Amino acid sequence: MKPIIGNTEYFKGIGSVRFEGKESDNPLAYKYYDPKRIVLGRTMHEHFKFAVAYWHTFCNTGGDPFGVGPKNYPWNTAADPLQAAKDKMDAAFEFISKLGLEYFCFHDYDLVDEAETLAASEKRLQTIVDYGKVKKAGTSIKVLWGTANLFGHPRYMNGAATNPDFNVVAHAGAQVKNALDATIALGGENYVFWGGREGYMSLLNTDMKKELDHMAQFLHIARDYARSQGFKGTFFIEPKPMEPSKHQYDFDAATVIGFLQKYGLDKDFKLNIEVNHATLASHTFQHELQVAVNDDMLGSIDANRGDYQNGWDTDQFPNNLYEIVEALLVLVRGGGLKGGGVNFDAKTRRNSTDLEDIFYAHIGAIDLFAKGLLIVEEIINDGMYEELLSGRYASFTTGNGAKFEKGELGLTTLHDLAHQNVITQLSGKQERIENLLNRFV
Ligand code: XLS
Ligand code: NI
Ligand code: NI
Repeated sequence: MKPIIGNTEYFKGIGSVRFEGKESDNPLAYKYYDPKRIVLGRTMHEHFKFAVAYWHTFCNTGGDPFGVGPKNYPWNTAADPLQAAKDKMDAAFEFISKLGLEYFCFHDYDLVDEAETLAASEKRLQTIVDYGKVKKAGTSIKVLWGTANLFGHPRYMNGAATNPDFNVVAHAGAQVKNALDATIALGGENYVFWGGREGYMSLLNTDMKKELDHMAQFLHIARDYARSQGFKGTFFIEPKPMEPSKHQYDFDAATVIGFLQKYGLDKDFKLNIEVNHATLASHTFQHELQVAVNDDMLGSIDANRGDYQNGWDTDQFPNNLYEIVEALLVLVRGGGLKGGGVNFDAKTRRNSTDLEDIFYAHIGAIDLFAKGLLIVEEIINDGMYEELLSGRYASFTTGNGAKFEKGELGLTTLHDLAHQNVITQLSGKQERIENLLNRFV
């Protein structure tokens, strides 16, 4: 793919990032990600559908509660918000195409700053979406998913769909309608709901049941609207237990699946699992993936990592090979992502201020996934992992175990069999399996 360069070239001196193999010492080349390489029956490109997160990469200037952002990106300088939005989109297309990627993800007000009134915001959004449609035409750049920012503006301080004030719920509805329209117009393949403020700061002032009913109602009408506009993609809920709310309703994968099933939303919705959200919920990433896989609900991934010492959502780029291998083992054995891809919901550190730093961050993370996948391929082809895992359940493949699985044995039969059976101790073999993984990592 040739780089897509607008009126200004933002990343001068950086050309197309290509696969050069692990012997290459070029920091701006892929060492493992070879998009056309076939791994376990599909190309690396098909396995992952890597996406760049608009907000972290093009909007975030590195501000934190202790200081303003030190990143002075050249596309963020125009005083006119629409010009700034166009510059940002030019930079985004250049960046994505130079990385050889195809996808990005966005919030409505990542594309262009929110205006003073809803009417003015709508107009701005439509203008930049039209600009995006023209830019996209004839390229392979696509939208993996769109979403609405229902957490940044002060109006959402008590929640969006779960706000106790109907007027705020309606405003959230307007924003979701516009964000859906934008996603559809840009050919978006999926749509995400992340409920940052759908939760509470104190249960004392919260009618939890009412709020959950409202959230479900909101998702129903959003789905109905999108379908009425011809949207064929999947809706994703992105679980997170807390931050910014003390407690978020979409706490973790199990909670969200229960919610979707209870409210009859499980046919249209799947999950977008984020690494750092899993760890905030005191789970591993692979645990959350497996919970989603169990119900055929694994739609997409927000790839990043937390910090082992700090508790919060640090959204760092992923770089831990051992962890990614464990996660990809779950993902690959579970049949892959249903509709979605791998969105880098990650930001460079505040003091990584060079333009090329966002290239290094993405290249490293993409190579990590590629290398992890190659290792998983070896583990799967070796066969011993599968053998050890299924071997633990061998007693269910024939005889009474198989009958139990089929529902043919009652409790009295278990009782009678227990009197005849002798239990032999079966080791969990954890260390053996860990060593096996390490053989390949
Ligand atoms: C925040 C979330 C957010 C969603 C999109 O923690 O990860 O970035 O992915 O709203
Ligand atoms: Ni997050
Ligand atoms: Ni996310």
